[in-house]
Amino acid sequence: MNKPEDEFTLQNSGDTATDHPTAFPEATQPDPQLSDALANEQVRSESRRHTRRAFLTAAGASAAAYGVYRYLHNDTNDAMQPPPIRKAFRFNADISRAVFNADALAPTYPLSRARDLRVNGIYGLKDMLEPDSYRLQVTGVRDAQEKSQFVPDVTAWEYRYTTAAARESAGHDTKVDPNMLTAEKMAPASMMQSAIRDEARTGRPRRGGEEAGESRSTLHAGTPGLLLTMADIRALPRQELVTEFKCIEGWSQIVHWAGVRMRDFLESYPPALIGGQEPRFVYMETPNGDYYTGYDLSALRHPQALLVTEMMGALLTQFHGAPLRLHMPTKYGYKQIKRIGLIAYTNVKPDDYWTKLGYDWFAGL
Ligand SMILES: Nc1nc2c(c(=O)[nH]1)N[C@H]1C(S)=C(S)[C@@H](COP(=O)(O)O)O[C@H]1N2
Ligand SMILES: [Mo]
Repeated sequence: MNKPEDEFTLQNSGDTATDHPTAFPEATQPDPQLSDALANEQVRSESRRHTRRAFLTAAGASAAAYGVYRYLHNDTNDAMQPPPIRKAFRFNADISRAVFNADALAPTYPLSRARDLRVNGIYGLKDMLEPDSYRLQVTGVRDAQEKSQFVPDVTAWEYRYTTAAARESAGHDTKVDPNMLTAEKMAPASMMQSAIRDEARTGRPRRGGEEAGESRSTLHAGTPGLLLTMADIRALPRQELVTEFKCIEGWSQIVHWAGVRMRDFLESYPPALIGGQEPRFVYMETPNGDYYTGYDLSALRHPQALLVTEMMGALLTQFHGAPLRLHMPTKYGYKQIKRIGLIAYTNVKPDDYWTKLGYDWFAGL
């Protein structure tokens, strides 16, 4: 018998490392046939719930409009964030949390409808990461010292970057001009100078070099934890999914993903209890700390939250977040962090790149 949360599953072999292609980043292994019939059935069974949801979304929208109206009459200003927008987002998010079941499944689609995803947003990805130098830092893990991947300071891990140009165009990216990607154009000389000074002082490269600045949730040197390899990730059961990816800028695409479920990861590397309880949040960031995101721990247990290793039947490319990114069909694209370097369990609500620039932290669909 299938567990209920497996209903949406296209393929969940439940097997180990051998199911995942291991070469990175060149191999492009086509995936086994997926069952369109199963996916179609899933879409049909979802459609009733979907209709109900559309109605509730309309209700939420008018309530949000009321929130904006109220703001215009009585709120104060706040540095860097456009307050009317932020207020409306927050109001909207409160409603969606109250009305929608956060565990509801997003619709899945037949594989034939999946298309290549455009590239959008390459913060934290501009330098080409050397695949061999990749490790996933994980902190706050229960009984971490007993695991073979334990190290006393995860921040001491050195990622290496090649100077070779990206093999991939920045595509439709609306935020970064691909012509700006050569080293001397990426940052003004003054910024490079201060980066070099920082590095000399702390022994670590400068972090948070993009518009939103450095994350308040980034780790202190000396933080113990695990350093996982991609082989550790691939040892978890393989999962495929065809879902819609939605960017808050107003476009969406149906995409074929493969990887491992976040909830399986959380079972293999569970958070340590804090005061007898699970921490409430999870923080993630790119290896260079330039892009970062925060989540409720419970949101990552959603059965469709995926740690993605492959898109459209091929391993992830640099600008799509190789070797590991997040997909959550229940959240907007800006929560789907590419090139995850750190997963940290925490009880402090984590910093988030786009929240700093005025977007809602919850980002629910
Ligand atoms: N590291 C990193 N992850 C990121 C971003 C980014 O700039 N850097 N942009 C986000 C946004 S806003 C979107 S819409 C998606 C785009 O993913 P794609 O380029 O694979 O389409 O990545 C998200 N994750
Ligand atoms: Mo986005």
